[in-house]
This record gives sequence, structure tokens and C-alpha cells, in this order.
Amino acid sequence: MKRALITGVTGQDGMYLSELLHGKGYEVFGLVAGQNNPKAELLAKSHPYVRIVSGNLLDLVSLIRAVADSEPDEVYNLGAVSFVAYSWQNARLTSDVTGGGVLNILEAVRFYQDSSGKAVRFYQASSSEMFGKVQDVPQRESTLLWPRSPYGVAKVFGHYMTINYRESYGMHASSGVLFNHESPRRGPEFVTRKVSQAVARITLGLQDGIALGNLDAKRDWGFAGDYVEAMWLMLQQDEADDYVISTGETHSIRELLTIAFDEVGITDWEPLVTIDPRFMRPAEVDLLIGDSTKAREKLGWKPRVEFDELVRMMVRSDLELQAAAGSERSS
Ligand code: GDR
Repeated sequence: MKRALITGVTGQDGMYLSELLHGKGYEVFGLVAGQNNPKAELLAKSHPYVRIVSGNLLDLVSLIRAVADSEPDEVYNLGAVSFVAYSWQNARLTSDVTGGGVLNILEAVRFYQDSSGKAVRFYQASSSEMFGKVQDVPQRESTLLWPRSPYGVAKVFGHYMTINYRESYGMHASSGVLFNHESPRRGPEFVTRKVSQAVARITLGLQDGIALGNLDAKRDWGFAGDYVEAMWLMLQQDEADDYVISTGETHSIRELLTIAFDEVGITDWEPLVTIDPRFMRPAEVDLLIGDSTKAREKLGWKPRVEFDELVRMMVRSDLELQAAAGSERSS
């Protein structure tokens, strides 16, 4: 039975990846930070097979212990401060966790490999945010990185550190440059879920409208369930490498709104949306569209869920959740 340790296990991707690995017969360990963390309690209920290990990406000693205790064949580093907008207000913390945390977990894995003699395969969750002010359209593995947020800068550090550990120590360390990936489990601070939740609440009469920032930004959005499969595939290759994971399609926030409102029969959504400068970013990433040819050819990976289907799935899920919460409120 293979063993995997996942950091960021309580997040959207951590949950999908746990399910995938559990389905493949892995023993899954999940690193959880903090004392009495409410997310750990929720995970224990929803994913009882995940063995929770205490540790923090900021604390190298805790990581050395977590890796030694879980004796992993594979380590997936998904843990990060992941909300781009938040990273301007918390630039130091973002740099330490999202950037420095990668170095810590790489060191913990290296230490474990050296002391146990067991080879460990490592996955780093890199991000399309690293492309920032894009230097190629579409963006691929060779595209020059030009991050536009403290979050993007921290991810670049983690990305190159992963490559450096591969080249310096021969570690099987791969970096997945994942473009935006969403699902009904997405946190409500991200724009897709913010919209799907608002559309559901507007439909049920619980909210009047939605305040957003830049409606013209374009993203390459895929389904998180498809993307965790690419993570696993990367670690099954003989050679570690870096891969762009994307759909190859780009859509604006306006298109997202059009589909989300269409799902509930609203075609004229403009009166329901206000532009609020609070949601504008000091520097924006205007256009992301990825070229995942390498992953398609070498990993045999391809996305299954289309953008239209993804948005509708999220709206339907939020309608159910909001309706259930409503009946709880009235009973
Ligand atoms: P992103 O995702 O920054 O691309 O990073 P997010 O959904 O936050 O923003 C996407 C785009 O939507 C615009 N936008 C708004 N965004 C938010 N959150 N809220 C708003 O009200 C709003 N209005 C407009 C943004 O300006 C932006 O252009 C995500 C994260 O998951 C990262 O961790 C990950 O690395 C990348 O995707 C790939």
C-alpha cells in the first residue's frame, strides 16, 4: 500500500486528491496546522480515512516529524496562503508560507530520504499566477515568469526551489503549473464561487445583488477534480518534470456572470452587479490561457469538464446548499 502526505489537505484540492488517492488504495496522511482547527474536524467527518498529522509549513521541525511519522512514498505540497487579493495585505505571511513553506517541506523530505534511505516523490502546487503580466499567449512551461502579486512572487520562489532540489539533489520533485481550477468546494472568496453563491442567494430572495471588481479579467478555468489527477500522474512518471495544466480556453468574469445567471433564467444581469473598488487589485493579471500540450502528450492527461458545465454545476450546488440552509433557518 502506497502512502501519501498532503499539505493543504483541508482545501478544495486536498479533498479531491485525498479521494483520488484513497480510491487508488493509498494510505492518506493530511497535514493540518493549528490548535483545534475547525477545518480538521470537518475533514475528519467528510474524509474519515485521512490520517491527520499536526504540523505547520512555517515550522521545519514539525514537518520533519510529520514526514517521519507518515513515511510517505509521495508528498503533495498544496498548502499555501492562496488568496491573491489577501497577499497584498499580508505580503510577509504569504511569502513565508507560500514561498518559504516550500523550502521547509523540501528540506524535511530531503532529511527523511537521507536518514531512512527511502525515495520520496514530491509535488509542488505551482500556479498560473506566476505568469502575471504574460509574456506569451498562450502560456507554456517555457514562458518567462512575471508575477504581479506577493502571492505570485512567493509561488515563483517555490517553483524554482522545487526545480533546484531536483537539479541539486536528484530529488523526484515535480511542479504543476495549474491554471485556475474550481468546483462546488471552492472557497467563497474566489470569484467563481462568490458568483455562484450570490446567484443562488439572489434567486432565493436572500440577497439583492453582487459587488465585484474587474469584470474584464480573463481566466483559464477548469474543474479541480480533473486537475488533481494531473498531480498524481506527474508523480507516476519515471522522470520528475514541470507541467502546465489548463483547459486552453479563456473566459472573462462577464462570461462567467452570463452563464451563472442564465442557469437560473436571468438574462439581464447587469442591474444586479455593482463595481466596487474594494475588489480591484493593485496590479491585475489581465489574461491567462494555458497550453497544456506537454501534459496531454506525456501524461495522457486532459480536462473533462467544460467551463459552461462547471459554472452551472456550481450554481446548482449553491442553490441546494442555500435552500437547505433556508429550511433549517425556518424550522
Ligand atoms: P485568482 O482567482 O486571483 O486568479 O487566483 P480569483 O477567483 O480570486 O480571481 C480571478 C479574477 O477575478 C477578478 N475579480 C474578482 N476576484 C475575486 N476574488 N473577487 C471579486 O469580487 C472579483 N471581481 C473580479 C480578479 O481581479 C481576478 O482577475 C486563483 C487562486 O486560487 C490562486 O491560489 C491560484 O494560484 C490561481 O487561481 C491559479
